[in-house]
Amino acid sequence: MTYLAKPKLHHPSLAKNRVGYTRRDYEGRISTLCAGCGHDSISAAIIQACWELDIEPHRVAKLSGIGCSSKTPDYFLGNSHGFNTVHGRMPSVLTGAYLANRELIYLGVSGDGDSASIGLGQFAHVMRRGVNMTYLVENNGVYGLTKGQFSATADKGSKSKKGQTNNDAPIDLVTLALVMGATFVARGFSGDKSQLVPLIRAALAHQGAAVIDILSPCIAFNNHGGSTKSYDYVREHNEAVNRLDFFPQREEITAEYGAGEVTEVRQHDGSVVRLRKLHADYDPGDRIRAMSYVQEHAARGEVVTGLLYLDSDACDLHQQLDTVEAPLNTLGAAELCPGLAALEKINASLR
Ligand SMILES: Cc1ncc(C[n+]2csc(CCOP(=O)(O)OP(=O)(O)O)c2C)c(N)n1
Ligand code: SF4
Ligand SMILES: [Mg+2]
Repeated sequence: MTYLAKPKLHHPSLAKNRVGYTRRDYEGRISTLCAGCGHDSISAAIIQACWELDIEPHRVAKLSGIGCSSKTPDYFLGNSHGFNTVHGRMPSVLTGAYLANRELIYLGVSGDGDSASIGLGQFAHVMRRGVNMTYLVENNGVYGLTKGQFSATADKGSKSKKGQTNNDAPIDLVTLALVMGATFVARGFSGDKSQLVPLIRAALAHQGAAVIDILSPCIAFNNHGGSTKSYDYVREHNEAVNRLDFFPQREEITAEYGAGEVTEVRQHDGSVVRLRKLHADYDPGDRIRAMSYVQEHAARGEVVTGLLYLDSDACDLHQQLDTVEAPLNTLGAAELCPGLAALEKINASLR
């Protein structure tokens, strides 16, 4: 009955956040995905994170490519700006939108096929440019929408539902994002909301390229024995390096931890990420170490999750280009046309 509109009624007892919205104000249309798809859990985590962060829905621009994962922006933040682009081309459209208007909060949603197969070049470039965005990859190792072909993130030796073996080496998007210069790199699991929601909150507050590779099982085509992207496999091989709490600038930091080492990282906007280390040797401030750590554990068949790298001094694309602060659509003729004298000066400098 997914063609039925969701009832707009809000129960009067629903809690409101600081900007006056209930959690339901962050929902979208009824999902048409298979019941049990990991992607729906990620949509629920996005809704929770945006509600907790007191984000006004109209300040968010959500962009995606093509795939079951890329359909999901229809199922959350129904009052935000949305752009469903071409397969694998979301990053360039997001970059253009961000250059035109830096006042919006950019949320890119993609799949492993969308980002690691057809969109690999776009994924790499958007990471190295420092576009201020949260980029979520809903990674199930298959092309769910086109009925389960292996994607470029499928592990070598993993088996399809029909028993075929994947012989190609996998692309690890976390490692690629680290190599390309992303300043917030994490991995999550759709089945672990308590880890995922704070990761999304911290990524949204990060002032630079933030990416979360989220393992998100496809129950229709990749949830069997022999798959390394199934619920059972990820639950059994999940190695969380840290658990994090996220505090926006205005929030008082009160939580205390008993055992375990705790690291606090203050981000550019004043927000604080508090990491409770589960692996004492893990340092989220060391890009090179993060790469080797992820690879060492992958070789042992372990899927490392948590906040893997954070550069709290990230510099975003607008800073690098020294562009005008105001959104381009608010500029008038005077700002857009500096006059003949300025043009003469530019031409003279090029002679
Ligand atoms: C240019 C182009 N090539 C191929 C397709 C066919 N196609 C649609 S979705 C898709 C793969 C989607 O896989 P993924 O991004 O992993 O999303 P999922 O459905 O698994 O969430 C493909 C190959 C297309 N729509 N456009
Ligand atoms: S086919 Fe797979 S990815 Fe697509 S909705 Fe169904 S479970 Fe989710
Ligand atoms: Mg996929």
